[in-house]
Amino acid sequence: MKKEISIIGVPLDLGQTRRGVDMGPSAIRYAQLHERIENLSYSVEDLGDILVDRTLVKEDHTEHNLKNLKSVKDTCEKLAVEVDEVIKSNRMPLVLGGDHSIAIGTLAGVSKHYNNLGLIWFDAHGDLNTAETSPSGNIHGMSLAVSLGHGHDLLTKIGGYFPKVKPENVIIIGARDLDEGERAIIKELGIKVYTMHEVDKLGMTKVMEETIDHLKDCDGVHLSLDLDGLDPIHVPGVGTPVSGGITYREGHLAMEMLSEADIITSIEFVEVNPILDEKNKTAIVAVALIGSLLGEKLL
Ligand code: 5AB
Ligand code: MN
Ligand code: MN
Ligand code: MN
Repeated sequence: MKKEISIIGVPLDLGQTRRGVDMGPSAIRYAQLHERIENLSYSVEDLGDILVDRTLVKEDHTEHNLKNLKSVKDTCEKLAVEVDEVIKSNRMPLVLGGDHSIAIGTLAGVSKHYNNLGLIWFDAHGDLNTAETSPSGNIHGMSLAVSLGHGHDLLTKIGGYFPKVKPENVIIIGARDLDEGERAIIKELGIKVYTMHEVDKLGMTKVMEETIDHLKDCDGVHLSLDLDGLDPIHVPGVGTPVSGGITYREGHLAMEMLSEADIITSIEFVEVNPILDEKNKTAIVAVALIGSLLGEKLL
């Protein structure tokens, strides 16, 4: 893993409708992210937050079933430029959300640097909707579809190229809430999904062994971790909690195995909502997971 890390905060909450997730980057910083990473002897720089222009929010629902399209697109464009610059300067981006729509921007900045990017999507959800299939119109439920090249042109073409990732290089882990249209696209594109059923049945060790093996020919792997992939008992501060998720220890084991395999080249943690949280518990879990991912060990 690269020993130089650049933190980028993205205080965007317009990819969904529960306010508060824009405070995620602050909450994660407050949980001592910087210190934690520095103690693992990384060199850390914090680039601060991407500016989110909220003056556009009024023009909001103009596009059919794509809430705040313009604001989400603008923020993702800015994020893509910043992520691109971080990678160009030979550092590893660590992006803090914000809601999961920001993955559109992160991947637009990351993917151009790789010929065969792998993507681990750790989530209770598939985020594989389009405006045609989405029950909510919330773009945070569409970001994986967009990155695969499915969705509104304004989103799929951010960065000037698409798709950002090939379906055979995507692995979803922790799924337990999929919409009808998402099931269809999973089948159509043949996306590998470890639902909670597989996590229970195989155990996290096997799930991660298979994941790491599946991505062995990739020249980079992006980890996009939606905190709601974990069970809400451990992470109450998420906007779309679903029971029956990954346990605290399973989450850590997954991160530890990724650390040992040394395959992750960019990182994003999203959907921490301090307004819904209890004493910053969710941000604290996020920082602990990042610690494991970056090689923290007890002995
Ligand atoms: B998240 C739902 N599938 O599209 C939709 O938290 C939920 O980034 C999306 O995974 C959840 O609105 C998006 C019902
Ligand atoms: Mn998500
Ligand atoms: Mn989710
Ligand atoms: Mn959510």
